[in-house]
Amino acid sequence: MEHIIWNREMECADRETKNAIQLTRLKNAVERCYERVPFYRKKFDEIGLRPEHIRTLEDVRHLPFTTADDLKENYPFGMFAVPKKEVVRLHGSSGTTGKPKIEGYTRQDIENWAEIMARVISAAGGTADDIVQISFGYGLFTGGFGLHYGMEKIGAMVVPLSSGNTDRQIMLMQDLGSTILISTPSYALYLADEMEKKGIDKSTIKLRLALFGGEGHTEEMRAKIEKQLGILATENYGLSEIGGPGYSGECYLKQGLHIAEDQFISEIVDPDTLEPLPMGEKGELVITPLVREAFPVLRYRTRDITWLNDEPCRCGRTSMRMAKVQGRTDDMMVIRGVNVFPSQIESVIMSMKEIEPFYEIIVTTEEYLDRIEVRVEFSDASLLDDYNKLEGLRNRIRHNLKSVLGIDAKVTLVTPGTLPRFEGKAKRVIDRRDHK
Ligand code: DLL
Repeated sequence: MEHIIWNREMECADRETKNAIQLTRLKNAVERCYERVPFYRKKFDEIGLRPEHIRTLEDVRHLPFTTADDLKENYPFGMFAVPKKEVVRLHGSSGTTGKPKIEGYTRQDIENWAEIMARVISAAGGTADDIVQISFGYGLFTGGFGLHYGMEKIGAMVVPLSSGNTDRQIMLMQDLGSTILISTPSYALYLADEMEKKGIDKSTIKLRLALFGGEGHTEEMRAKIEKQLGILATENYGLSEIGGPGYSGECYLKQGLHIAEDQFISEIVDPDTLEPLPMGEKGELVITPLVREAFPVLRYRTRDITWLNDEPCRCGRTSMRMAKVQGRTDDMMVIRGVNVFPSQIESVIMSMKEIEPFYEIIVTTEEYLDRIEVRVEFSDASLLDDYNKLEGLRNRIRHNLKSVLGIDAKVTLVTPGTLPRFEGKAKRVIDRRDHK
């Protein structure tokens, strides 16, 4: 398989060159924010900072942070840096409750977005010969359009199916011979499961590659999907507040997500003290987009936990890489004093053959104590007739969860096919605690 480096000049540049590009662009971005966004001018003035104080890349740490709350308070257009008539597109967070976070793009922003998407896609192994089924929603969510532009840019044939209608997705995948699938990992899992249920032979589909994003997944889940569909699955990451996907993506070697360093400065900070952490240490990812015209945020706190790696990759790219997101600072549950991440539970579930990869986590308060319940489907429907076997399985799951989480979880086994399936991002944690 031929592997294309879309923009060799940027993706393989040496550190000195990249630093020079970043510094020039950072100064511009800071000036732009100060001059055009009253929110930033006020923040700068409060701490006595002026754009000319930013002289080196390290000075980025003097800039104020931006949070999701800042975006909410300035909803919908308060943080735009261009007049509305220069904005050609709005996108926003995929949140289903409350107001979305709205951000905008100028024509140049869309062009810059397509460029970094083309890099992510090429790094994963996508080429002009591919037929690409985009099963991300097209809408305010940035996933559908982002991947769409990148695919068109590299010259692939795009099938903009959007999400949902799984039967039709499978039919078109067979009829058109789609070679790449774009979706959330949860949707790919659902799709693979449906195909298996329908007894569809892998040889009737031509899929070879998937680009997953929009949510995390464990390595165990990736391996399962890759095996079920007979494909290579890579992962890419981004968030609407910084323009959507395109910020980072894995190459075919799957050794961390390559970051578009000419368009973004990345930092890792301690989520409690907000102090920057050294390269390689785990903490909250903070991103400063460098070239965004319509919506130029500074030091955006993503809430996503990861770490960075500055070593060049065997694929030839020198770009800084981020590790797979470990979780969000806000999806860590503290159960009776113990930190629990949903991904730990997913790992246990994926490692057991007797249960399906679909699960739900329910957190409640009972008599002032937090309790966690894991609902999972058993695979073999005939177990229903054998109470002892079912109970044995339930105890094994409980035991495995306890050894990973360090706390006792209630395990409820349900019949195959009864837990919710997801067409977009999964919502697997239901938190019913009085305090959260
Ligand atoms: O999910 C942007 C995107 C679309 C990225 C398609 C990749 C592909 P939002 O809806 O604003 O934007 O949600 C952003 O989703 O802060 C992460 O918590 C999570 N997320 C996105 N990609 C990944 C990933 C898009 N690969 C939020 N791994 C982010 C883990 C991810 N979490």
